[in-house]
This record gives sequence, structure tokens and C-alpha cells, in this order.
Amino acid sequence: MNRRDFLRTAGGAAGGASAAAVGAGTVAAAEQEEGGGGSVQPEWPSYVEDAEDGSYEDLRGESEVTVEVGTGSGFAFTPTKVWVDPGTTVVFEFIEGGHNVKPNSQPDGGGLGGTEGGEFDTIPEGETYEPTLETGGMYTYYCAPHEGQGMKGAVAVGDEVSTVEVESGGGAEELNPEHMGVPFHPHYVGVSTIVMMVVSLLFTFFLLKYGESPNAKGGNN
Ligand SMILES: [Cu+2]
Repeated sequence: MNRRDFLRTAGGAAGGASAAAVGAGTVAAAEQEEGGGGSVQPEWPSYVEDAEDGSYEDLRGESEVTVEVGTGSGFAFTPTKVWVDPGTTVVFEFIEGGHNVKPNSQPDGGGLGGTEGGEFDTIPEGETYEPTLETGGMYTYYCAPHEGQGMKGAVAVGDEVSTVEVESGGGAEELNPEHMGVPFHPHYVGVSTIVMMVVSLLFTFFLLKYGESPNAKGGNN
């Protein structure tokens, strides 16, 4: 028996209402499959795999975006990974002092020069560093004093960057279409089963308590 047959059987057994609910769940799952089930994201370099915070935002369509410096544990850039259009000004806002921004990698002609001063010169709280990234491609950067603590980030510029399909809010496991419809039916079937059990128990209880004739009851006492 394939999954659809099982859904029909389970739905039929559990009653019309839940059959409709199971059906709706299956349709929703099917639509999600057709839509890709997730979103396309830039393929982030392994350099930022262990970056603190690790958040990502698609900020294409903005001419200016903000990345906060010194967030979370104090050693993070937020959002850690952003996708922007070419020509976007990235405003690094130092919400905490004692950090800097230095380029790790960028496309030829990329405009990420890094904060002024030497490698370990830091920027005071409240200041900003605002490079405009005209050249499309992948940029990665770090805070020199805290690179070892995972204080790094990445900016993908333009639509020419290589991308990957990402399942929203889930791991690669959920990309398997066999798994996508499944979370719906155990839920409805399970709830229906419990309802049916309670109804049967109540019915039995009332039958036992009130089902007997007054005469029989008197006779037993
Ligand atoms: Cu730092």
C-alpha cells in the first residue's frame, strides 16, 4: 500500500472531517514540494561555517543595509550573512567598542577595504564603517582580535553568486519528499483515534450505568 492509499484508508477510518483535514494537509505538502519547499540562498564559504550568531538575511532591494558589530556574546556580526544588490552600502555599526572589520576574501575590484588602522586597531563604540560594494561576488570578513572566537561574516553581492536550495527552518532531512506529507497524517489520525476511544469509553460507561432496567438493578442489590 502506498502512502496515498494509507492516507485514504486512515482518513476513512477516522471519519469524514479528519479525512478532509488529512486531504488538506497532503495538498499543502504537495504545493510546498512544487514550490521547491524552501528558498534559494547564496552558497556560503566554509570560512563562515563556524561564525558566531550565524544569522542570514536576504536584503536585496535595499540601497543601504546595517550589520551590527559586537552582538550576542559580544563576538558576533548580526546578521552574520547578508545577500545584497551590487552598489549597496553596508553599514557596520559598532554597538560595542574593541572590534574591527578586516577583509578575508572578496572578488577582484571588491570595495571592502576594512576599517582604518593596523590589523589589530579597533573602532570605538557608536562609530560606523560604511563600504559600498559595487562588484558582484562573495565577500568574507572578520574582526581581527576575535576571529578565533568566530567573529566573522559574509556578504554575497548580486545574483551571479552561486546558490543552494535551503529548506526553510529545517535540515536536509526535510528535503526528502517522502517525509514532507507525513507530519500531517499522524497528527490528525492520532487525534481522531483518541476522540473515538473516549467516545467509546463514555458510551460503554453510560450503557453500563444507565442501560440496565430498574428491576435488574434492584435485583442485584
Ligand atoms: Cu571583535
